[in-house]
Amino acid sequence: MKFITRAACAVLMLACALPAFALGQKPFVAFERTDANAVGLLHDGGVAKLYVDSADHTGVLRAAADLQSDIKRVGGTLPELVKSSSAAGADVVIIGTVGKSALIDKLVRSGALDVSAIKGKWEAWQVQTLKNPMPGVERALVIAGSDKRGTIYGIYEVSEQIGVSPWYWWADVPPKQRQAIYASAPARVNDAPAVQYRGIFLNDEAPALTGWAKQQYGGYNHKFYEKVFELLLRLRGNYLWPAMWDAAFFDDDKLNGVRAEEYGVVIGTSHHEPMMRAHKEWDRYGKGAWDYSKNETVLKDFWRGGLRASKGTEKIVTLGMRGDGDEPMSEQSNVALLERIVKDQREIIAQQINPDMSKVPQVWALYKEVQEYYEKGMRVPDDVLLLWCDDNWANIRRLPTPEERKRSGGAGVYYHFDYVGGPRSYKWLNVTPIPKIWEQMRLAWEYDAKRMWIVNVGDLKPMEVPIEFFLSYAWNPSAWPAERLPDYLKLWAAREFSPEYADDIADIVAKYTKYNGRRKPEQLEPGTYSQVNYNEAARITAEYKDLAARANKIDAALPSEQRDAFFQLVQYPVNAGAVVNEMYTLAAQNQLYARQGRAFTNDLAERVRGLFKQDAELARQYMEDVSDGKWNHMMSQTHLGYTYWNQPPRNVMPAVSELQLPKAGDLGVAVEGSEFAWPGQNGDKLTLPALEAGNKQTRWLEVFNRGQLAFNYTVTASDPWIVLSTPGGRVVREKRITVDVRWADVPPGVTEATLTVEGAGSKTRVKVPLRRAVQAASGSYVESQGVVSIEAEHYANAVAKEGWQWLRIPDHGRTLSAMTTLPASAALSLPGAAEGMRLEYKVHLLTPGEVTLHTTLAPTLKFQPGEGFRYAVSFDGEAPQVVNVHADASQRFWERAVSDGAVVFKTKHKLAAGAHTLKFWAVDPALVLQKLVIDAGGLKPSYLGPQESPKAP
Ligand code: REL
Repeated sequence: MKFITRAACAVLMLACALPAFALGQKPFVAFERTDANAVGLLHDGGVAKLYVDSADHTGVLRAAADLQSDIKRVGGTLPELVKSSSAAGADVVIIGTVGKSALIDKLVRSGALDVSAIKGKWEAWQVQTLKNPMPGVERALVIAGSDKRGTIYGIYEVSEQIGVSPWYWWADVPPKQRQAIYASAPARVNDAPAVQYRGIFLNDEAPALTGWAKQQYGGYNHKFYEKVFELLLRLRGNYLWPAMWDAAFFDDDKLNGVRAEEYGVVIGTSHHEPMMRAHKEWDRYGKGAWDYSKNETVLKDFWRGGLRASKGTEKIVTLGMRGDGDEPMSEQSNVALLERIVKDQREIIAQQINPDMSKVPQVWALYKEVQEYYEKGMRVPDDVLLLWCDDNWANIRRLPTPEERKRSGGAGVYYHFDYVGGPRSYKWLNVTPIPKIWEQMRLAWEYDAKRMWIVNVGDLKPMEVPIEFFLSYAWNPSAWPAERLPDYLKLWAAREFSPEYADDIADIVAKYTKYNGRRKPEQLEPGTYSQVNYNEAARITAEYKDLAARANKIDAALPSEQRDAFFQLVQYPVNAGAVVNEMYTLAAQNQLYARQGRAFTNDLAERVRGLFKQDAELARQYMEDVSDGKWNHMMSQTHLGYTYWNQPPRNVMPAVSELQLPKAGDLGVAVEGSEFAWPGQNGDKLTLPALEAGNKQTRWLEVFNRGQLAFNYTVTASDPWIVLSTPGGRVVREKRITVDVRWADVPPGVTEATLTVEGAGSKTRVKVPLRRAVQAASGSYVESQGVVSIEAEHYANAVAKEGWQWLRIPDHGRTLSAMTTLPASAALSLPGAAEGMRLEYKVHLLTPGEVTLHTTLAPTLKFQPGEGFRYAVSFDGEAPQVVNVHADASQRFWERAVSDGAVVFKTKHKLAAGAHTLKFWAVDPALVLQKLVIDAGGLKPSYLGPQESPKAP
């Protein structure tokens, strides 16, 4: 074994035991001395001085002051920030930009510091410990940047590693308190972003963010934006589209642009606000029509004003034009007119900023109908960045073709975590799971749309988690391959709270987002999940409630100073989501019970009312109790009772029914999987779903009261081998009785048993069908209740072509996970060839005849020109059936796809009973398979489909 010193060993152990504080970065900070050369930032009562050259960028000087405060936040002592071109001391921190800081340049010249890894790069940083780097300095932690933001990111890397979360202010994450802070030696870490512009769009920002900003700062002024800029930079972002519903960044406060420049944030205006002019400014100053064909002179003047007002602020100028207020232009407007508009806008830019257009970053957003203009032939000069967009529902509509990738202006993606528009606005909670963001943005990366990634984040809160992931992923997509995704939230949770609860918190956050992602809360309705089939509504409600209970338990165990942050980041969204899901489920149950005449109907109505109040109470806590009311207004977004795409003016409780009940107890009986009950329509035909040998599932029936007074009941089985959980007892409201069978005792040939239910002077019968054991090949999924349901990742065999692979995306989609192909950027082959890419699933069918295969895919859009993306399916040696997932281009199809968060395609196949191999063939790349369900005649309506079928041992 190679000899390692005790100190090196300690560093290694530390590196292994501690989470990487900066998500995905190599840790270089320790909280005890690890070696003699470690730089003591805080130790033995002393604190290292921070040195920065006063000639460095204002943004660097400002961020250095943040580090100064961050050290105090963690260690209680404010270090001195010395603005000088020389440094001295036993332990010092030297901060600066290559070519701009005499301090850094001196170190480079003397050979003490090698910056070749970052020099000349965009936004690169390097953090390094040095011994005796210059006369009078024994040990130094050097933070060097290749440019202004590079240095700033290096500074914030140190802040994060010493224990200050980027969210210390925006989510009140308390800095971890430390007695000592060391930068381990020899440490040398450097990094640079993969995506050049990484930003957020504050949008749809009323009532929540606007109400809050007004109360806190008096509006969207520089005080507000300073907080946003700092957060963005701490998250390694660099680009912002400011709030615009009732705000105009450069017009509202002249200091907004000044501060952006000082902080180092690049400003743009949103996709439909050309030439640095906010939409609101046209309301304020525009004269005449927002129509270039009629009002060219005024519009040009208006745009000149935009460039004048933003002078001195680093910016990316939006080109083009849409109709007034984010509407499509009129019918008459055409490609030629738009091309002329862009040409004229560029002339203004050339006159006012730089005649060399390649020096002025410009963006043309291909949003909604603008993309159609592009497809019809509209073009802008090559140096303009083409910003491709998603469908507002986190599915990218288009990515550059190989030809388009040659453009000098490059490409980017505009993405959404929040949207106002059809089929229904979603602007309340975080509904975009990390695996979904990953799957789509990885495509952007692979297809070279990486000059700009910008995401609509609504009110900013409560999108903390997806915002950070989006920006982390934009910084370095290769740091986060699919298999590392589960680690991301664990690292995040360890940083925000503690490693002790990290696994649990990560799981809670992943799951609540997944639950919100499969149906956005705004789209939930009492009937979304099936009340009777596959135990769906009850199961989903129970799962969500269980998450909330876990979150509440962690909350009780957390140190009190972490609880405000925990409420904002975890507890509120989980509880609010659980409450809303349960409310809709119980409202549907209330309706069903009313039809069945159950006395419990009235209790359910009461519970729905309680949950409706609880929803309001949770929002109140967020706004009034947490962090002493700091987040007032922030949870004022309505989210219950949508009737069309736009938000309801007030939250509306779902309708509930109440029954007038007779005094006397009155027997009713219901069975699993049926909406009918006895007495009542079809109530005399009560039959349980079959009990299946080899499938551990039990069945249930419910004995319920249709009156007020309790009564006694008995359930008697026709045969002694039927096992009942509670064959007799007293019913106040209802009793669920599980039904099982002792298979060993069932005589041959018997296929049914009967239960007799008696109570309150009445009596009825329930049939119990039995299905005998099935001899199926080991590992095959066996038909149950007339279906075979399989999760995509449970294939028996994956066949990949040379140079390709099948990739599991953990936790992607509505149920377990998903499978896709890598790489995503080249055409595969048609199926049939022996080497065709496919996944094979072993199934065992009991019902011969025609089956319908339901294939669930992610709603991937046709992001490349052509006829549409295809997959194929076949059983055994059957000729594969090719399905074009984009064949239906209707609005209706898309609305359903984004509402369901998935698309289900059906194919028909004729099969004999027995063993089969189901093959899913990849034909075109980038499709994402989630689930396969074979309907052999038993499929019942539900939202997510049946749970996975039993697998033969
Ligand atoms: O989400 C979007 O990109 C658009 O709907 C918004 O940008 C839009 O401008 C809206 O806020 C209205 O002004």
